[in-house]
Amino acid sequence: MPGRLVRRISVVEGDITEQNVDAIVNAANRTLLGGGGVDGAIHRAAGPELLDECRTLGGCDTGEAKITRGYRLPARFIIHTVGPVWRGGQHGEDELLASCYREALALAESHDLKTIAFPAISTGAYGFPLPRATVIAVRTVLDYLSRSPEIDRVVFVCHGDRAFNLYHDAVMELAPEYAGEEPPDSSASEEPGSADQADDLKEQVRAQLHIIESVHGVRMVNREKLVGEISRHARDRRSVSLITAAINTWIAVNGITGETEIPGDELDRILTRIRD
Ligand code: AR6
Repeated sequence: MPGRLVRRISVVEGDITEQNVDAIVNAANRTLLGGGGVDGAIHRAAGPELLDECRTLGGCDTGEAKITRGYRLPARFIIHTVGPVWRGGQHGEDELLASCYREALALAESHDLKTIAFPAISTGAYGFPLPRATVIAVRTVLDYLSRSPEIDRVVFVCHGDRAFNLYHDAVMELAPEYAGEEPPDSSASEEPGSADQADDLKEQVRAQLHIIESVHGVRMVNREKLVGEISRHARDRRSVSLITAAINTWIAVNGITGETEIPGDELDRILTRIRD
């Protein structure tokens, strides 16, 4: 369903301990007895009862996950997972990292939890390169959500600008694959101006605008009007991408959040630039 999936994902900059969700995920170590980074922040914010419960769990293997209560956190539960230590990328690190996300989501689902916030697992003390980890995180979560309707929302909590931009770009790039946005089969009929092609472009515009709304926390009050205008002017899927990328840049540069209306003169400027 175009656009639906991406509305279940948010990218925010902030502190994982402050997230108001059913469960936050802890980037823990195999002992589950606390540490620095996210782990330290979670134990400090949750209070000493968390350590008491963790002592009963018998540790956790890399790539797996265990659940505890959230104690003094706004989140009701904490899902502790152990990411891989980066050893150059040839030691199964990618698959183990993907497993952390899958196992955490499966555990949330089995406890009927609907909203879950993730930090960038393994990218701090464990040294996993952030750009590579981001793509794995986003792809694994999109994969999971596309197969399971049970989780309502996943929040990626980014520590700093760089992480935010990487997550934002990864969602923009990968989500269309899960929204029926693959390039159409070249053997399929693609006559310019055919009704099928027009519908297809409209769907692409709608999906791209949803992605922009989701990653920036924006609601475009004139979205359907924009869908109409953009798909009337765009010649093909490439021009849709260029136009929506320009809208995305305009929103990012102007720091827009919440309800917004893309001004008509701004849209005209973008459409003229793409046409020329
Ligand atoms: N909220 C969100 N993200 C954060 C926060 C926060 N409060 N603090 C740091 N980050 P790390 P790891 C980011 O080291 O690499 C612990 O000692 C940070 O910028 O917490 O999986 C455990 O006990 C980084 O991008 O986790 C383990 O021994 C990301 O969170 C070991 O570290 C993860 O950094 C686990 O290492």
